[in-house]
Amino acid sequence: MLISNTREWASLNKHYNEMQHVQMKEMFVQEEGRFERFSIHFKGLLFDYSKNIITKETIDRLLKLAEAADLKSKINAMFRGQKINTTEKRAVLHTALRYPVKASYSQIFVNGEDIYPDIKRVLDKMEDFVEQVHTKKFRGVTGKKFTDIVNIGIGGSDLGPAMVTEALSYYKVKGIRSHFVSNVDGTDIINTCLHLNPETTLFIIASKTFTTQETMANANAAKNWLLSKLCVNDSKNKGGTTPIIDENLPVKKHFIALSTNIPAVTEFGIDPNNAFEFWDWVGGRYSLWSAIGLSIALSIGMSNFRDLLLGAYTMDEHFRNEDFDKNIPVLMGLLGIWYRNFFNAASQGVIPYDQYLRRFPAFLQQLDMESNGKHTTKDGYDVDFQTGPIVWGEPGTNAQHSFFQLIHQGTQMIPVDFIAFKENVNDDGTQHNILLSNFLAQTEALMKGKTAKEVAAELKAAKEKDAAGILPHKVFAGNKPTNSILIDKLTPHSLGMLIAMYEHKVFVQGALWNLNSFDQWGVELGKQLAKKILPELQSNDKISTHDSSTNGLINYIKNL
Ligand code: G6Q
Repeated sequence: MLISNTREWASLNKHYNEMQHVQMKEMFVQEEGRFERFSIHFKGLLFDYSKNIITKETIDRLLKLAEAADLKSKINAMFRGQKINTTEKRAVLHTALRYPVKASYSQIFVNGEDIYPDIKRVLDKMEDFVEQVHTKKFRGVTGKKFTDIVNIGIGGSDLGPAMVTEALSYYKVKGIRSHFVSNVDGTDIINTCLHLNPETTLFIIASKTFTTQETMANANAAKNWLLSKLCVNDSKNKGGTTPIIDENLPVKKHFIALSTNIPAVTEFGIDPNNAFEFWDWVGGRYSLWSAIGLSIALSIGMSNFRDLLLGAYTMDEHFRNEDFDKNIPVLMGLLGIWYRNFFNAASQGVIPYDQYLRRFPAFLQQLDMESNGKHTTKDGYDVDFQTGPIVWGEPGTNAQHSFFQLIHQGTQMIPVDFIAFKENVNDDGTQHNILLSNFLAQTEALMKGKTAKEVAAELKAAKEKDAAGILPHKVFAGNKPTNSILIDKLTPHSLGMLIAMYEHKVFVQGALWNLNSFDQWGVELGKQLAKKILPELQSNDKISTHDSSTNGLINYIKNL
């Protein structure tokens, strides 16, 4: 049965009719303690959801919907390692990757095998490798220490590590620069290599399958660049300090692989000792916690990487054990459903008031839209309700000077998450207070708006001659919902908590809509189609196998 056919859904529909015109600002006036009622403080993270169009009854009805969807057993099924990714017949166990070494250890079995010894083995191998690079024991083929790490990967093998490496760059170890190459557009790898010294550059090929077209093309380009610079038998050799004769050596010394496909890694020429393994129960967009996080660990050190895992584990435990009415990811997910399905809000904004989180919205786009951008339930039925929203955002305050206009005065409702840190790692407070005052002012303004009466008074005070003409343009309807997520300080631990919080929010929504949030057939289609067109582009023949538009475009590129 579709969730939309339940009594609980109908009851929310009815409740929506009562709530749709209720003004938040009036509720704030009438309800003492609204902030205390609708906010949760958990281990240095404050989740304030009081600026939403909700009453206690709204939350009660949403919690009943969660019960109707059997959310509790779905959460347990994920943590226990049941094969909840039904179309790929896989368990979903990124949470096992952040299980702390010292915690009382409960076994998780996948296909009859306890997975924890393998997780620990790879983590220890990562630790050992990071240590060797940082202490300069692991060096390039000409004996020089590594100064630049280039992660080559795309999608889940890029967005997570790239976002976290930038977000935690305050904690980075000295002497190591990180780069991320993802786009198959040659400009990406060429521009990156332009400023690198081949003798001191380490390439990390991050690919779960080790077959992804973009990643393999970039990996081969990197290999060719390295060989052309370091090997004497190549005409383009610019000569390193010690030219290398054996072509296999630079790849063995300068290439690392993160993958589930070790045979393909070996075939590429990478030393199996330099391959870091993960498993099919780690989804791409959930993989930064696995060996895919090696570029993060190299940038910030293994102890910080373990803190990141621990932060995520802290949120996992909250999500798994806390009652739903005090459970942050559960409430976030339910609020999202309230707006998506009952207010018909098509998109969700995310505005981090922190420059280090510049790439966080892009990361969330994949996490949310690839997980819940689906129209079929797990049982194969078409849904008759909306699923995942469009997720978008940019850092504040920059976003305020561009698209905030539409959020304030446009014609559609856009719920927005505002994220900020109480303490700024760089700033003594001077600019941080300006930043935080903007963070606070925006959610207040979005909630309150500005009435015609208030505008009229303002115009009068300013002695505006055309008050009547200007007045309607300065009115703000207000009543725009926001969540405020205020974290003590940006640390590996708090970032781990924040990311896991959103992962679980996405899980909650997928569980209620009864989707498989862990497959991505839409991505697979693109991978197949491009492979068919590539040989057609390379041939000299006029192409007529597609629709006239696609044929026309291919032939135009080929000047035929
Ligand atoms: C993520 C998706 C997708 C994937 C990339 C890269 O959940 O599966 O974004 O991460 O297509 O795949 P590989 O890691 O196999 O190269």
